[in-house]
Amino acid sequence: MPAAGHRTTLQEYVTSEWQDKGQNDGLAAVIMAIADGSCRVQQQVRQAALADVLGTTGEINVQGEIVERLDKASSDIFVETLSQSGHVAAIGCEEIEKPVIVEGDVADGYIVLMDPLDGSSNIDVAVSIGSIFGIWLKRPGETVNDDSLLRPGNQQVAATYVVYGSSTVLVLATKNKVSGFTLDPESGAFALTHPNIKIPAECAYYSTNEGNNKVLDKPTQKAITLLRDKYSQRYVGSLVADFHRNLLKGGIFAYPADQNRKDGRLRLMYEANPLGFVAEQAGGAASTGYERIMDIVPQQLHQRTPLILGNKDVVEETVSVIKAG
Ligand code: AHM
Ligand code: MG
Repeated sequence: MPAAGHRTTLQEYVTSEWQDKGQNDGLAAVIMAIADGSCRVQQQVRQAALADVLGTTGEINVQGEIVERLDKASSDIFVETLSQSGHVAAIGCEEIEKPVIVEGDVADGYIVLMDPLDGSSNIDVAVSIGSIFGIWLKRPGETVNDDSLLRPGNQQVAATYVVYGSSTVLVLATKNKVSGFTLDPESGAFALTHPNIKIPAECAYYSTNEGNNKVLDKPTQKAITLLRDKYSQRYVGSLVADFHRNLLKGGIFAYPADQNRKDGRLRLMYEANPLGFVAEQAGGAASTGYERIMDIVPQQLHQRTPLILGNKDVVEETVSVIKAG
């Protein structure tokens, strides 16, 4: 029996949730691989300039964006921990053009799609950033190939993200259950601090890049004006941090399509699907403005999508204003 005052660790949580019941050994290993990787990433994030890890690599990634050195380091770390977990069949990564197919494919292999370091523009300025993961179970008997990664969000078995903020917090979502864990820097373990997270019914905040207002279409401008009239604005510019605040405090995040970004800015497979899954399991919603994010059948690994994410009622109201035209 755990000592009084003992907080359940992430390892104990996944063991009691799944392994003790003889279920999902593989998923527990995948989650712990993400936790181990995020401990290494957060060390680099916290050391920042001291460890000479800031600045760019000089490369442009498949998204056409400048690669920060910490983007590359995080991608390498998670590819390593996930590949070595023994339960990951393939990895899709925002920073890597083609899927990483893991050798020694196992029967209960998982497919992980990740944004290894979200909030690139905030890396060098000590503002919260994070890592995002969507997790699918490969189909029975399937030999994975590049197309195996093109699965809709509604088939995710779990999603998780880590925020490297004033503390390091890992949020894990499985069907109808979202739990948050805080990294204890002394022990190096994640401890359960936010059991059974539900988005508060009341919406406190809206998060959007107001600088894009002039390039929105009229219905979307109208929807954003309604949000502005009702709620306080909070926008960090790291989706994972903006979403985490809105999940705990109640809020809506919107990065709609606009004249310059006809398909939106954010990535379906690495950002919208995992955070949409977390939102739905916590009682929230995720939409493009026209359809549920989870129902999109992906055509390309790196495809972009408009994203409206957060409190269910407010997402639905926003979508209805956009759809009304
Ligand atoms: P990244 O994955 O390369 O960091 O880009 C995604 C980020 C999101 O975290 C954030 O919501 C958005 O880009 C901010 O974009 P903008 O600077 O246009 O507001
Ligand atoms: Mg990102």
